[in-house]
Amino acid sequence: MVIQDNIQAHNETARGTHAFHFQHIGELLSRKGLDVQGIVEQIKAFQIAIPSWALGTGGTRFGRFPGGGEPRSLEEKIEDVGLLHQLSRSCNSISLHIPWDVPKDPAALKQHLQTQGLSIDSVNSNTFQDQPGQLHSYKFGSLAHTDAAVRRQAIEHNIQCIEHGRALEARVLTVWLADGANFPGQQHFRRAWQRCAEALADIYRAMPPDWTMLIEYKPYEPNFYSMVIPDWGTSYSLCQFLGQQAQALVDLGHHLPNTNIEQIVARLMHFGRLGGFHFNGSMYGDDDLTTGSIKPYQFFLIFNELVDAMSDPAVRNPPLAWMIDASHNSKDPLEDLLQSVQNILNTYAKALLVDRAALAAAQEQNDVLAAEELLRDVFATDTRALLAEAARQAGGALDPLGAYRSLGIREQLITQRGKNSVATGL
Ligand SMILES: [Mn+2]
Repeated sequence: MVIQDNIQAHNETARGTHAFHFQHIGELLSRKGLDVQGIVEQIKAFQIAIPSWALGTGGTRFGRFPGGGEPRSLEEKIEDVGLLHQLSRSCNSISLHIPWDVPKDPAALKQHLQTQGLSIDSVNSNTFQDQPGQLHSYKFGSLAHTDAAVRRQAIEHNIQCIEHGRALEARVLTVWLADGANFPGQQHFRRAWQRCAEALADIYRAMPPDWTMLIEYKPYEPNFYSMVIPDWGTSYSLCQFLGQQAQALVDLGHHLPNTNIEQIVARLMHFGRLGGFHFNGSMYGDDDLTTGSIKPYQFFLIFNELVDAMSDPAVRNPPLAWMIDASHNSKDPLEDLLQSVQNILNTYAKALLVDRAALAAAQEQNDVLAAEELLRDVFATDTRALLAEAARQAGGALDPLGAYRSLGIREQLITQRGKNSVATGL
C-alpha cells in the first residue's frame, strides 16, 4: 500500500495550523534558551519497535473481538509496521515472537523488510505455552523446571530463537519467563533461582558476541503466588551472574500499583544495566492499555529519569531497545499503536525540555518547591507541534491518527484481507 502521496496531501490540509503552533512553541523554547531544531532532531531519531503480536486484536481469557483486516502472515505483519512507520516515521523495526513468527524464507523476508524501510529489533522466546508436538510440557515451568529434560528443551528453544534472529540480522534475545508457583510450598525459591540462572547461562554462551540478552521481570501472572523473576532486583542479579551481554528489561505493565518505576529506571541505569524498555499502559497490572493513557505524569517522571541518565556522560548504560508491548482488545490495533507512539514521543519531548542544570541546583539546595515546579512546568508544556514538525521533516504525517482515518487504511485492509482474518499467534 503506497500512501506517501496521500500523506503529503493530508499534510497540506493542516499546514497552516501546524505552522502557527510550531512557531508558538519554537518561540517559547527559544526564549528559554533551548535549541528547537536540536530537539526536533532528537525526536526524529527516537525509534520504537513494534511487536508482531500487537498487530492483531488482543484478547483476554474471556474473549476476543477482531475488527477485521488483521495480518494473516508474517509478511503482512511487516506491511502493517511499514504503514505505521510511513505515517509516524518513528517505528522502523519489528520484534518477532518465536514460534508465532518463524521465518520460512529469511532471505525473502530481509528483502521485504528492506522495502518497507524496517529491520528486526529483537527475537522473543516463548516457553510459557506448549506447542503442538512438543516433547515436554511447560506446565510447571521451563528454564527453572525441576526436570533437567524440560530445562534442556527450553534452552534449545532459546538457542533456536538466536539462530532465527541471526538469519535476519537481529542482535537481541528477549527472555520473559512464566516460571513460578501458584501456591505456597510449591517451589523452592533458592533452587528455582539457581536452575534458572544456570539455564540462562547455557543460552548466554550460545549468543554471538555482539548480541544482548534482555531479562524481563513480572511480579505476578500467570503464576499468582510467586514468579521466579518477579522484580528488577532478580533481573539484575541474573545479569550479574551472566555477564555484560545480559541486561535488565523494564516493562511498564510489570509492576504492582504505585511502584516507583522512575526510581527503578534510575537505579538500573546507574549500574549500567538497563538494556530494554517495554511501553505499556497500566491501571492495575499488565493491562495492555495505550501507553500514557492512565498515568501520564508518572510516565513523564519515568522519561525524565531515562533522559537524565542518557544525557549524563558519567552514566555507562548501553543504548536502550525501545518497544511497545501492548496488544489491545477494544481499539483498532493500528490506531492504538499510533496513539501509543504519539504519547511516547510527546513524553520524551517533554523530558528533553527539562533544565537539568537548574534542577540539579534546586536539588542541591534542597529547594523542594523549585525542583518540583521545574518538572511541572515542563509537563504542562504542549509539545505536540514539535512531534508534528519532526514527522513532517522526516516525511511522515503531521497528524498520523487523523491521516490513518481519513485515508481509510483499515477499510482498505479489510478489503484486501477480509473481515474475518486473524493474526497468527494471538
Ligand atoms: Mn514486555
